[in-house]
Amino acid sequence: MSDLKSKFLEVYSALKSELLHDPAFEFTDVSRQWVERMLDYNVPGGKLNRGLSVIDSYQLLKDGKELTDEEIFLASALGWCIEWLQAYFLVLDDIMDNSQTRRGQPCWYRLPKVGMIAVNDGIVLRNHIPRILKKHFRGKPCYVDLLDLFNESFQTACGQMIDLITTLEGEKDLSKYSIPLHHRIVQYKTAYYSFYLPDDYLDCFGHPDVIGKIGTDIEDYKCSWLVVKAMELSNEEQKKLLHENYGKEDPTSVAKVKELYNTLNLQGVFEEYESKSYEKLISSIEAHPSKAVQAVLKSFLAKIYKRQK
Ligand code: DMA
Ligand code: MG
Ligand code: MG
Ligand code: MG
Repeated sequence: MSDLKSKFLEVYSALKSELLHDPAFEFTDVSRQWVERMLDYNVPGGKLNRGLSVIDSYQLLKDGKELTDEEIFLASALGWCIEWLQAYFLVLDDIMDNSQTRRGQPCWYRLPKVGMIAVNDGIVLRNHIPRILKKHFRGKPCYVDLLDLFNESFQTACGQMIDLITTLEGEKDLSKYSIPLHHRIVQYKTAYYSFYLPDDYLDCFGHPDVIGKIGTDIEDYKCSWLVVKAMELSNEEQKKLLHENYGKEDPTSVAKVKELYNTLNLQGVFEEYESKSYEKLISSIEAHPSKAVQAVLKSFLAKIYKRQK
């Protein structure tokens, strides 16, 4: 493990321990153990792309000047706030999407002793963020801006809402799904807290062992990039197949949809789209006046281009 990542994980333990001794609540052993288990299960097990990129970016913006221990700690704490936000969204997202697995293990709400307690656990995760900010950033000039920034989850919540209610329209008429509609959904549900790029492709073609989750977009009637492209490229007969099989739970229907995606060579269509988007992003990044900002954006792009998980 890289030095930076192990330092980052040490900060997780420090923040967790503070939260488990937050004087605003009188913990009992049982409630403290619940929160600890809930955090360990949901917060640190992902790729940590978002969290680590906060430290990376800070380093790049300081033009390579060595960071002090204090600066590394604070940048890591902020990185963890994003990971906490991500955990909050995912715990609730998996309930809403009726998903089975996440990060290579059963979704939190699928654990027999958890169930719908996961709804409140999501709310607890969300409320940990201002606790972390208050403890470490209160009194600093950036405090209000940080609070504001983490409140930008408003856009993400609206994105999640349209991701879900759009399926009601799709059930009535699949041809309502279009690229502009899909763009609007992913812009709001992912761009504001990370970046814009549909992970719909991985939902269908990613290997569950690698991406750590079993996709549910087809079953859930989601307005995904793949189904929109499939509708665009299908002849009448193929459209009929989609209308009959999209949004059904049973594995034969799902398999028929995936087979059509293959017939239409959607993997190839996606690769083409991905590399075109990459070229476009690189040229707009290179038009930015600051070399340091260019470096931040390029390092972020490198993390997600041609990713397998
Ligand atoms: C999830 O979108 C969005 C947020 C804000 C967590 P999604 O349901 O497509 O994500 P996943 O495919 O990982 O379940
Ligand atoms: Mg989901
Ligand atoms: Mg979802
Ligand atoms: Mg998805």
